[in-house]
Amino acid sequence: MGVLNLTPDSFSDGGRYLEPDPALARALAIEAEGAAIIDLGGESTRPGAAPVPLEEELRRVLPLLQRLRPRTEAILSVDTSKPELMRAAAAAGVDLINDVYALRAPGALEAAAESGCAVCLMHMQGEPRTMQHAPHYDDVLAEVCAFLRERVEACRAAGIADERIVLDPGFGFGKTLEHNLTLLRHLGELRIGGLPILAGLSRKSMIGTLTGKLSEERVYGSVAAALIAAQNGARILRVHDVAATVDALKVLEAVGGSG
Ligand code: YH5
Repeated sequence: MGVLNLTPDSFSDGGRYLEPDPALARALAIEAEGAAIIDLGGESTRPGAAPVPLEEELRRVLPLLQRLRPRTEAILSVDTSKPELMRAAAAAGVDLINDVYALRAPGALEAAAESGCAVCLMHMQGEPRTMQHAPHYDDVLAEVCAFLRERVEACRAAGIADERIVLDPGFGFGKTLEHNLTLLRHLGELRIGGLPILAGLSRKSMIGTLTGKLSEERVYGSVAAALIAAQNGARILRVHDVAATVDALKVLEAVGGSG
């Protein structure tokens, strides 16, 4: 899954894809580099970020989605928590709703269910504005697992079949470096009913902390983290550096280590 940020304040590529033509070109480049999924995001969810008004998020995502849909066979994903955008994106042909709030916003579960789209349910402790202030868990693995189980049950009750569900531990979302490392180490144990796991580690603070590098310079660390996630059972990797990650995965696959 290649990331396309349509926000002015994204940590790694903020403001680069606000104009329609560069955004479309980048989306097609993500596909050409070997991504199966393109994730379009109009709301910044990095630590400390403020919420984006609905109109603004619609304006950032929908026009691109409408131009992109007829030009690609890639799976298109929309990174949103807002039911209105879920509905509009589904009407524009999006395939996957990637929600860092795991469909907890009022109306989101119903909108996702009715869309017919697949959904990615992500764990987050707290909310983006404050989530990194003092993350705490007694047992991070058990608590993330329990949360995801509860959200899977909510999806099933709303009529979303297991075939449509992807799970995500939410690296960096209300987690210290140690919490993230524990989750990465034990990623395979998060399996709930055999549902596929998505891992998003690309360029995040944990990579910065481990390597001492700024966001743009976190490619090697991110590729290493993606490879470990794949080895530990992740089926989808959310990354900024698609070409580099695809090469690394080819090597892993040849050795037979990608599960
Ligand atoms: C994710 O893990 N993450 S947006 C901070 C950074 C760099 C990157 C400090 N959406 C995920 O990518 N969706 C985001 O540097 C996501 N899983 C899913 N499913 C945050 C992000 C980032 C934040």
